[in-house]
Amino acid sequence: MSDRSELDELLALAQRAARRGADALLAHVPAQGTIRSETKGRRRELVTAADRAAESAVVGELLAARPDDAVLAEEGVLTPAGRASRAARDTWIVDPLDGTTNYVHGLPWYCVAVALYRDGRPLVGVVHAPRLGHEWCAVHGRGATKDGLPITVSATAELADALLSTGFSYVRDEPGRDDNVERIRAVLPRCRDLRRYGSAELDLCLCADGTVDGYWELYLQPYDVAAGALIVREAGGRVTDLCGGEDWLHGGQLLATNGRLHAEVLAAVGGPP
Ligand code: LIP
Repeated sequence: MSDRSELDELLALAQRAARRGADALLAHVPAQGTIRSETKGRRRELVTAADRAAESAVVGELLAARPDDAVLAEEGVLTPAGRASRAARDTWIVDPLDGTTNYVHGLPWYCVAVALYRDGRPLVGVVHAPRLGHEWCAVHGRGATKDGLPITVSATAELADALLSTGFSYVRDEPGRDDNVERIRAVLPRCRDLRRYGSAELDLCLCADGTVDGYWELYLQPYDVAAGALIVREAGGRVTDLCGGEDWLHGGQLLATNGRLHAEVLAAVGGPP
């Protein structure tokens, strides 16, 4: 079991790394005009020089302090892309820019997400949103915070009173791909309203601090959810895959709620893609 001082050090390292990544993102925002981007495989999926600079800053900070740890980072700037760089007990899961499309279009809903998983279980999570000026954190067994203050999920008990959020995959034209529309059709008439913020990690943090009552999405990557899922759980919420199971980190399908609404929202939007 990790002692408190080790957990404090790991949280502080994750915060330093996330903030360095956020500084790199802000440094790449031009005074005028839009941010240059290029498509990454899919014509909608964007990547920018800022992504790479932020990932280099985050992963560089982490490995300078803990060179023997594994890293799973989206762009693979310093480590093999998309997979843990080595077998290790501790793996850092990093999204250097979650909300890329928002970032490119000058919208503030983007963040840097840094999570530490030990033996495959979430231990530390930090989500830093520089344009929003907020940082959400969690340590396993020690609760969740927003800007250093404790947070809890909402107390909303009725779906009719619930504000939900969701998102859409970049891939929308593959036959048989679930476009999420039927799930939206099933729940929208029954909830208060629906939002699409464009950053899974921020969606999860807004669920954790009670801003929204639930969030679901399909076709996500581990780095889209690794930090925020811990923050939701430590804030008293529930996180499952869309079948109500535990395969939400690598399975790509996730539902996070305040707990009270989980069964009802799962019944409305759940099921395999
Ligand atoms: C984004 C997710 C978001 C999803 C977008 C995109 P990115 O990640 O955070 O929830 O709806 O399609 O996948 O690409 O900004 O890192």
